[in-house]
Amino acid sequence: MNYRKRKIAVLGSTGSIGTQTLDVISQHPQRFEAYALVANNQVEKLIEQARQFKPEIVVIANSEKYELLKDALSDLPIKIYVGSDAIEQVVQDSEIDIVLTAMVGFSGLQPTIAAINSGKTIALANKETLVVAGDIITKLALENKTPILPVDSEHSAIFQCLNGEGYNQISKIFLTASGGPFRNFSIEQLKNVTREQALNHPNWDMGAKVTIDSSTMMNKGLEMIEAKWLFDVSPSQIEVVVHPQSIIHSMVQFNDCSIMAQLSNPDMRMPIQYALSYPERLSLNTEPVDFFKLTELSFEKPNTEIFKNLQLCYNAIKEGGNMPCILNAANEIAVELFLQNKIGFLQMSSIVEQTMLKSVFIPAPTLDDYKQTDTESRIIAHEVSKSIN
Ligand code: MN3
Repeated sequence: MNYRKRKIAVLGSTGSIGTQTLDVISQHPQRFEAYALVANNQVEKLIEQARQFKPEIVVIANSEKYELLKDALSDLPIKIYVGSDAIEQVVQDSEIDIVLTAMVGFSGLQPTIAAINSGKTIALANKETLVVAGDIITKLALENKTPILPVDSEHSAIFQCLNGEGYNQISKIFLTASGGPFRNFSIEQLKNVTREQALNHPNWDMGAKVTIDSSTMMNKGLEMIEAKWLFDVSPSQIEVVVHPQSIIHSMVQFNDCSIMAQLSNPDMRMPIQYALSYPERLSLNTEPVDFFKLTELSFEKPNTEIFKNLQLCYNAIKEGGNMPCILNAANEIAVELFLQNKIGFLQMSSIVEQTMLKSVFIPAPTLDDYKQTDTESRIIAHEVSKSIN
């Protein structure tokens, strides 16, 4: 059969999701083409990727790296751009079919909006986009008839469980969580957790931000908010289940109490590839589940007294408005400070909690309100961090 190649813009191509996306693309060169590569800062890696994949367009967000990039690729017919405005321009290129958004944090919002407005299919790896402005994004996607395909493994699992279900009502989503490296830690033990310990995730190999978020369970909280927007469910319909083996990636229960689950060994390339090839499934060189080698599949209730972030996220979606945006901004600062060894592990959720109390609540924010909230909450989070213990 002859297929038209899907042309893909990879936003955040040098990060963990970005490099795995390029791996998927390289496995199926007759199906996918890396049309545009966008990176924030890692210019050496971007140069290497550009030489290997020969995209039409390469963008670097950091202007200080532009000259280096331009010189290094001067022998190739690649268009090279710089800055965040360029990213917004590039995603609108009429040749692009799919925009894979794997930038970190709030920075993913604006390019995602530009891509939706120009009718691109979104392969969404940047969960913060929906956390911050889920109402605006889902409305825009509906107006532009743009599909948002989840790349997050849990949401991809839910999406796969919903295949063929049409208008059947979801009664519940079981969002599985590995529980991270500190699942059985006490508050006392968590106090002394170091940056290095937190960066060492037992099952998944991911970027620094999401790995820290996993260790604090903030990642699962953000995923609850992401699930609410992607699947139009209320917070009370989402149950977080700790499943340390990371084999079941999430489950959906219907009104007859039948439950669908998606299982596989943890490999991010699977949800990435499914988003790129949807609705088709392509072969993937990954290790299949061997049930006879699994010692057990176990399930636990998360401890929200120790991992306060889950409760904070739940509160944020229930309050709505700009509260999830406040939470996200405070968390981005908290993770940054923790990675710089400036605060302890438990102080991360304290910063988020305090910032949520001190920021101005807006019940029905506009896009500009969200941008302002993001800026102000970051300032408040920094202030809070100085007095917190
Ligand atoms: Mn996930």
